[in-house]
Amino acid sequence: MSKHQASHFATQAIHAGYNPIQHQGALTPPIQISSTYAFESVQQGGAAFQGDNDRFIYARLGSPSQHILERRLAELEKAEAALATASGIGAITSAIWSFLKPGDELIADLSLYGCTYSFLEHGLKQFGVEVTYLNLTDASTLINHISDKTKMVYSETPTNPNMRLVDIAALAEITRQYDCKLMIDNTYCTPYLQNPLSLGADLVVHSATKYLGGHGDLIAGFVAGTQEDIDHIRMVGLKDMTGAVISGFDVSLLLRGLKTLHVRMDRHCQNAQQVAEYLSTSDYVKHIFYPGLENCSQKTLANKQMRLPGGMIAFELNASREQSAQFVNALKMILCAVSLGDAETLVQHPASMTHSTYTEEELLEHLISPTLIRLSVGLEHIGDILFDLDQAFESVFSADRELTISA
Ligand code: 7XF
Repeated sequence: MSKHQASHFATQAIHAGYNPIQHQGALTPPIQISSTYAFESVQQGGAAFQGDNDRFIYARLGSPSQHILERRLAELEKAEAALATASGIGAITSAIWSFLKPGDELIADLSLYGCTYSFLEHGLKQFGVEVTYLNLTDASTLINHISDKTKMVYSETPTNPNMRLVDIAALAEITRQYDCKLMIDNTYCTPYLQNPLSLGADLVVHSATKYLGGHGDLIAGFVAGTQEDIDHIRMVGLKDMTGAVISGFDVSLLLRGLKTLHVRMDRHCQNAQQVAEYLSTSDYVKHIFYPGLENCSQKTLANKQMRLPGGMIAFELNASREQSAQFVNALKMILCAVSLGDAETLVQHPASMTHSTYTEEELLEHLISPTLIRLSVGLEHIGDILFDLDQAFESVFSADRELTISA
């Protein structure tokens, strides 16, 4: 560990796990592209394979710069250890494959990122793992269902795309009575806003593609937990099953992104709060899902487990599915794109895009309204974001009003 033992998030995001003085003064760790690592002898190589020394062996198991990144991520997530991966899905699948076997049950919340759902539904189930979806926003549903065969409970909070929150501490209190791991996808919050492990979760996963990278120029993920669990995921789920190894270049981009995470998140949250308040005054908006709003039904829970309400907003218009899509198309500065957590404000229509693999029935079952719009509020000037939303409402709904009048 470096001489910087500071405990503040901002300082850790910049310093944890690395002291330039021990690396010839280089402020930035190198981009490591070596696929293999040389030994002085067979004996030394053999000892490394037995885990008897700290040497690197082969890049599928890690590299020196990746190790720095993992130390930093572990510090930020208040974990013993972390494992960086090639994508968020790489982290999720490596972790799940490591702990579940045929006959086990995984319980997931009703609302999940589309490809996580596809993995559970079209991947994991095919290999004999039972998958059950429950409304985990009410922890009592878990009490009523969990049994000895439940080996994992999985949830995002807030959920993608509809911003539901689960009470991490309440779920942990239940799973801890069983031989069952609670795994939380903390992508929407980042470790700056929420630390699931401190609330009792066993594992936390992230898509680092989002706020952690922060600039829309990398795909990566990570999982954090106890040293024992992370070693197991590295040596089983990652090494032998998914092979979802992060590239040296992405390690470097991610270390760079992390240095400004706290500054960017403060501004994302500040802008999102203003956008949510603006939307709540609009006649065209039916529901807004943002935990920073006073009338949000989950505000108390948000205050309990999140430091700030985040940069993501979901809302439904007083309109048809077609008009919701028209509204997205009418935005000019705000870009129609999936992904989130970038400097650019991004908007998307989940039923047509991130969750388009769901049938109409599945959308209903998983509480994703076909008219829902998802906004990842960026770092542009707030006046320009609000202006764009305003002109899009005008262009869709004033045309509609004229149509109604002339009809
Ligand atoms: O493998 P990825 O780095 O893309 O991360 C997968 C993932 C995991 N958890 C959450 C909560 C996510 O949102 C994602 C990726 N979501 C993007 C989105 O919702 O726009 C992916 C674009 S299809």
